[in-house]
Amino acid sequence: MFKKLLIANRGEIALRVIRACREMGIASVAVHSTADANAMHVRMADEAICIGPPSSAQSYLSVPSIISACEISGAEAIHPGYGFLSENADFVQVVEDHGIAFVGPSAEHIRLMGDKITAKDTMRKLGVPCVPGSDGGVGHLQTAQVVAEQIGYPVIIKATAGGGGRGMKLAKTAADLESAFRTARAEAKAAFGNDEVYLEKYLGQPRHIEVQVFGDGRGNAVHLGERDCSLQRRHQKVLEEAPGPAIDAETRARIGETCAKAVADIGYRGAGTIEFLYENGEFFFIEMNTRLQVEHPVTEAIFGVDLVREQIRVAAGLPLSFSQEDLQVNGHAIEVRINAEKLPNFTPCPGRVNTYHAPGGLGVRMDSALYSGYSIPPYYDSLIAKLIVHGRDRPEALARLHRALGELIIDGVDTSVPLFRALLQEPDVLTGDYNIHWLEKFLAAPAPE
Ligand code: MV4
Repeated sequence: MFKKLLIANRGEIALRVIRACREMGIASVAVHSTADANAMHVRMADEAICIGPPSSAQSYLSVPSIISACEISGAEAIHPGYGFLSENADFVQVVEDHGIAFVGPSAEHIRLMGDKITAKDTMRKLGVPCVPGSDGGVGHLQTAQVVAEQIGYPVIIKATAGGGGRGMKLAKTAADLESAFRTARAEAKAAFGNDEVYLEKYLGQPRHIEVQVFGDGRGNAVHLGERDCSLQRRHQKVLEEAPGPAIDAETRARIGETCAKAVADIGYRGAGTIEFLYENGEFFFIEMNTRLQVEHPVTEAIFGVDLVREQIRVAAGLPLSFSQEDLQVNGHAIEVRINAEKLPNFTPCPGRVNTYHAPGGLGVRMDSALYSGYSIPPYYDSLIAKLIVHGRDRPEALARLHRALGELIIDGVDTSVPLFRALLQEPDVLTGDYNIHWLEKFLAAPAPE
């Protein structure tokens, strides 16, 4: 096992990785920008190295700075967390070329899934159900028209270099196609330097269901069920839960086994998430994320496993510490993402947190790098805490969420907590009856008296 590991990230996810290291007897190295000199991850790690000025481009995204910090500290491995360099295949290649272990998949697997056309083609060949659409890229309007007539309108045009909602255009009817196609290509070219696009049937009312998979890099893989992440605003998840309220045990086993087999077949190493749209009882693959996700704690809660520990184990060449038969769903978990944002417009709200008090008790986990007196810098993501609750069933988890939000104190900055209080009053949220459009509709509706 590694003796020392560097965390190329900040905030709550850096703490998450440091905690796993400590339990495994691995020394942790934090890196930080000058804006983060007083951050909790710097205090909590065994060592800390300043890697640059506040801007992410010159610090948490600076490959030479991070590699240098790793060499100076003598760390043998790098955990990228999520965001920043976590899905950057070129970074992973540099890490490996320096003889450093990357806690994550190979550069090849990251590259494969980063190109959305290749990802979809790979998954289709592995037997994973995909959204009906073009066979690969569409380079000409005439081809787009033929494909769209075949699959039927509405259609969605997506950039192969996009993902996560970036670079998509909807064509409701044939009359919209030319403009949508040209705009999609132009925007893809501008945003990604790659104008390749593909076409899909547009699904009107799906849920976003994602399956957690884990491979050992030697052809063995397991699944850890699904998460329902349909409650989103502008492609930012707001609340996630596991298991999915619409997914039964048989459905979970069926899609889970399909996903586990697919990643086993490609020799995938580490944690991965296979994203689906789920509509009328059918799964349609859209993308695969080759990183640990923000919402991984809900999966950890219901399966009772430490996903970061497993990531580090397989990166060190050890086998997974559990088999598929060991993995049984236990209860229900819900995560809410607490952002330093001012409602109703979700305007970022950095600044000093005068008082911070985390909720606790049975079934409550708070992942946060906050402390009383901390100043949230304006340079980074507005996520400041994740509140995860676990209960024997969904009603118990919801009651626990309500109770935990009542205990939480974050004083000094505005947060998204009032939104969660409002959501807990909504019958559709209480029954789990929502889809990917529910939250935007809820937020657009006039506020009740
Ligand atoms: C779609 C879709 C409908 N039909 N693809 C948005 C994020 C990206 N990962 C895929 N996205 C979508 N792809 C087809 N064929 C609707 C969305 C979508 C969405 C998906 C998941 C969660 C929230 C969403 C919000 C708007 C649109």
